[in-house]
Amino acid sequence: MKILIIGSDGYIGWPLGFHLEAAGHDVYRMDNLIKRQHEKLLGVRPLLPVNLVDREVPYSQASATNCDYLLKMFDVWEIDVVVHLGEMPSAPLSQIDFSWAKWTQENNILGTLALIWAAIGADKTPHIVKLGTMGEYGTPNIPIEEGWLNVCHKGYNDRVLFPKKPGSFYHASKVADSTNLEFACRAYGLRVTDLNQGVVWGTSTPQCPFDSPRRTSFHYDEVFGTVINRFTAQAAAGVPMTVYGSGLQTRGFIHLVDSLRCIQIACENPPAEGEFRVFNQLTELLSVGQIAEVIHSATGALYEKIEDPRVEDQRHLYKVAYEGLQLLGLDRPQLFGEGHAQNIVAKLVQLADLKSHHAALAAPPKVTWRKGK
Ligand code: USQ
Repeated sequence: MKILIIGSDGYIGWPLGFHLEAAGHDVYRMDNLIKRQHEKLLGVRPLLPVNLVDREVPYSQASATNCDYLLKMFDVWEIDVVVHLGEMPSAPLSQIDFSWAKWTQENNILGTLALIWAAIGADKTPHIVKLGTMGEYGTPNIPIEEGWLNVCHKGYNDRVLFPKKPGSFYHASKVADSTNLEFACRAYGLRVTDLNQGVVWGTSTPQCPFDSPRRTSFHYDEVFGTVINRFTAQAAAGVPMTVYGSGLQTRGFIHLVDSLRCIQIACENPPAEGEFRVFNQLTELLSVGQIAEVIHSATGALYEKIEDPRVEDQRHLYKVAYEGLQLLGLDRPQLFGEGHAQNIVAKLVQLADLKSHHAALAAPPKVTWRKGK
């Protein structure tokens, strides 16, 4: 298939291109490199230097919000599937102030809207594979279904999108994306797969090993570093892992390689015309405290509970359905709870100049969700 990756410069998008090529697909890449500018603005950098897109693969530097350009390239390249990763990925970034919240929502919601209209106008309508997030649902104290909720009243039946309770302006932007995409499927017959992904972790994929210059961008900072990556980097540097609040907050997790496999499965098994298909893309449930305990037991690294800078439920039900991708072939996922901590921490110690990152790793979080702080 001819697959366009929007957001090909990111933590997932970069290795995804090589993963899909290894699976025999023709890959086209697009990225406006905005995240690199944001890294400079915020004064954060990946643990090891990355050179990503400018090195070896051609890519287009268009913005995902440029609908006319997208439409033109869908037709020129005869795109079968477009994987949309070109969104601002950070909850904390969206909570800094009005301008970051505005930028997040404009970029994400308008980018997806541009994609929708480009798909509507294309000669061959591409299947849209969109990276959503488990954070769209939040942590409601009811079991979370896989995207949809069946409802009935006095003999009338229907199916509505599962209720959403996002935990940041970033997560809320993805709720808006899902709403717009689902409507576009009903109205214009688009085919969309919305992947509600959990928190991704991991350093390497077979095509992009961490000890090679083709590595992906591994962040540990409070803005772009997801919790397992952040904790393993803190453990490697010998600074206490920062467990926010009670540590009882529970999330869905998935290894980077399994994330790529899920996206491949979605691309290769398109939904029907007019179908808005949702998968909950995760492979295990862990609480933040459990993660810290796993790393502590494996490496002896210490953790401390600090005041939670976020407004999030500290104790909640987290019962999630995530069978869809398994039914399509996702088997034998890599589970963090099954012995990865020691290897990752050892690899980070061996490869990274941890001294130069020590202050950043030890710094308390600065972004807070709370009024007046
Ligand atoms: N956390 C800590 N200590 C830290 C960092 C995080 O306890 O030093 C906690 C947070 O309070 C939260 C949990 O770890 O309860 C997850 O935080 P995270 O920063 O790893 O993940 P999150 O902000 O939710 O966002 C990440 C990705 C985002 C994706 C989302 C999936 O950045 O793109 O949408 O994971 S999910 O969490 O399921 O919404």
